[in-house]
Amino acid sequence: MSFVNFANRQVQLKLVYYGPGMGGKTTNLQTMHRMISADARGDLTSVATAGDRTLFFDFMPLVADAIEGYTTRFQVYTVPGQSMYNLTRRLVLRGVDGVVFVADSQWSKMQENVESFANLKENLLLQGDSIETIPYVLQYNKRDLPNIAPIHYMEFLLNRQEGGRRPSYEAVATEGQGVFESLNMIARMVLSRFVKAYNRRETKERELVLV
Ligand SMILES: Nc1nc2c(ncn2[C@@H]2O[C@H](COP(=O)(O)OP(=O)(O)OP(=O)(O)O)[C@@H](O)[C@H]2O)c(=O)[nH]1
Ligand SMILES: [Mg+2]
Repeated sequence: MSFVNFANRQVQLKLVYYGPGMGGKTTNLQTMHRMISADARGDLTSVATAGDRTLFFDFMPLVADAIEGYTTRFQVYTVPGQSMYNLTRRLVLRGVDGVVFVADSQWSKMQENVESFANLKENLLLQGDSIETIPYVLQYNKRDLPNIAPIHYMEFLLNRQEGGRRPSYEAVATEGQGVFESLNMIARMVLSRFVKAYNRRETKERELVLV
C-alpha cells in the first residue's frame, strides 16, 4: 500500500509477484536477493514453505532513490501459486501498487497460466482494483526449457487486456535473464502512477519529482 511519510521522507510501495504454482515467483526474489547489493535490499523472508512450494508468502524490501529528496521502499511479495491457497493470495494482494505476473512458458502450463491470470483479475476486483488500471507487467519464464510455447502464443493468451498491451519479458529467472527488466519496468510504472496521483491531490510545495 503506497504511502508517504514526510517526517522521515519515505515513500513506500507494494509489489506482488503473482502467477501459477512453480512458475518461478520465489526464484525471481531469490535472484534479486543474490544480485542486488546488501545496502539496497533487506533479507528475503519466506513464510512457510514445503520444498519449493510457497505456502504463505515471500517478502523482501528494496530501497531506491527514485523520488527526489525521498527514500523509496518497495515491499516485494510473492503469492502461493497453487490454486487452493486463494485466501492467502487475497491477503497478500491487499493494497498492491503493482504486479509482476510470472507465467510458466511450458506448453503443459498454459491452462494454469490462464486460470491464474483470471484469478488475479477476480481478486483485484474483489478489493476494488481492476486489471485495467493496476500497473502490471508479464514475465514469460523458463525460456531455457525445451517444450515451451512461442512468445506470440503467450501474448495471444495473456496480453490482450482492455486498456492495451502491457510490457512483457522473456525470462530465465534461475539465471537472472528478464528478472531486472521486469522489476525495473514495474517499479517505473508504479512510481509514475503514484507521483501523478499524489501531485493531483497535494499542494505545490509538496510536489514529488521522479529522478
Ligand atoms: N529451468 C528453469 N527452472 C526454473 C526457472 N525459474 C524457476 N525454475 C524452477 O522452478 C521451480 C519452481 O520455482 P519457484 O520459484 O519456487 O516457483 P513459485 O512460482 O514460487 O511456485 P509456488 O510457490 O508454488 O507458487 C524451482 O525448482 C525453480 O528452480 C527457469 O527460468 N528455468
Ligand atoms: Mg513460491
